[in-house]
Amino acid sequence: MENWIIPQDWAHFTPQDHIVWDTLYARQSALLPGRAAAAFIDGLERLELSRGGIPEFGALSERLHAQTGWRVVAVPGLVPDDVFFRMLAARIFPAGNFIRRPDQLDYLEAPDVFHDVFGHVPLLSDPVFADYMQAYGEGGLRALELGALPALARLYWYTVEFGLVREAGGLRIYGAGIVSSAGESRFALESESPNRIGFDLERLLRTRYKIDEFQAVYFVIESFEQLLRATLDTDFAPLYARVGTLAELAPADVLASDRLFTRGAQASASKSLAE
Ligand code: HBI
Ligand code: FE
Repeated sequence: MENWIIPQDWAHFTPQDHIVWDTLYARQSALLPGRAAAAFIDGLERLELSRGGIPEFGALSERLHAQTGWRVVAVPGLVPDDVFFRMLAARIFPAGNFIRRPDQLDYLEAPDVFHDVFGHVPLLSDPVFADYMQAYGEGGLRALELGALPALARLYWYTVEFGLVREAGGLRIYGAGIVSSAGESRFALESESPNRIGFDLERLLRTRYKIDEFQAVYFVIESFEQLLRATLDTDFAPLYARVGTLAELAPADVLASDRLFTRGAQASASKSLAE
């Protein structure tokens, strides 16, 4: 996996690139208190991500490594799945080495340094979530052997990218795809349209996801410990086999057995499927 890692060459970022980072950072840090999980806000502070400008990965990795043994490295873009999993299993997080243009503030197709570092890195400083991300990497390598990557990718999608967690004050965001998006930071918690369903691993693995619009469903965990336990305590081979025998679910589907925090406006009533 080393040959996918490139020097960040922090000096290559232009003043405009740093302004884009600062603009996105200011917008999200105004939105997220009260919306993001406490561990995310703590992570921003612990890693001193509020210093301004695109972080230099060497210094950032020193701070992060001291917390949980994780490091951040630069990669040109998406890396092959096996490389990605091997990196996570080694507590190495691959971050895009580019940042979106000023006219792309609200949407971009490939994860840039803001999505990867602002979205993903703060929670890598939380010990339990840091363990979960490494366990996910190890699980990904096993999923590749079992040909079960599409199922496992749903776990990443509905937790690491678009997960919600229940805290004393209510539902909070921890998914990187949400915290790095101004629109979805509001939508995920405040819109009536999506379903919000209690985390259930088998149910989640059956559920397709959408990649280019706000999610139609958000899964809610009680804690990062619950997520870590679900990953460590599950024998995924029989689970994958069982999920393979059950009907796939569309993102807006609702099951009678679902623990519904919110039944979304777009939940198709006729789709209240029995088991
Ligand atoms: N590569 N750099 C990078 N970042 C990702 O988030 C990433 C990836 N490769 C594959 C991937 N994510 C997803 O397919 C995972 O679900 C495996
Ligand atoms: Fe991501």
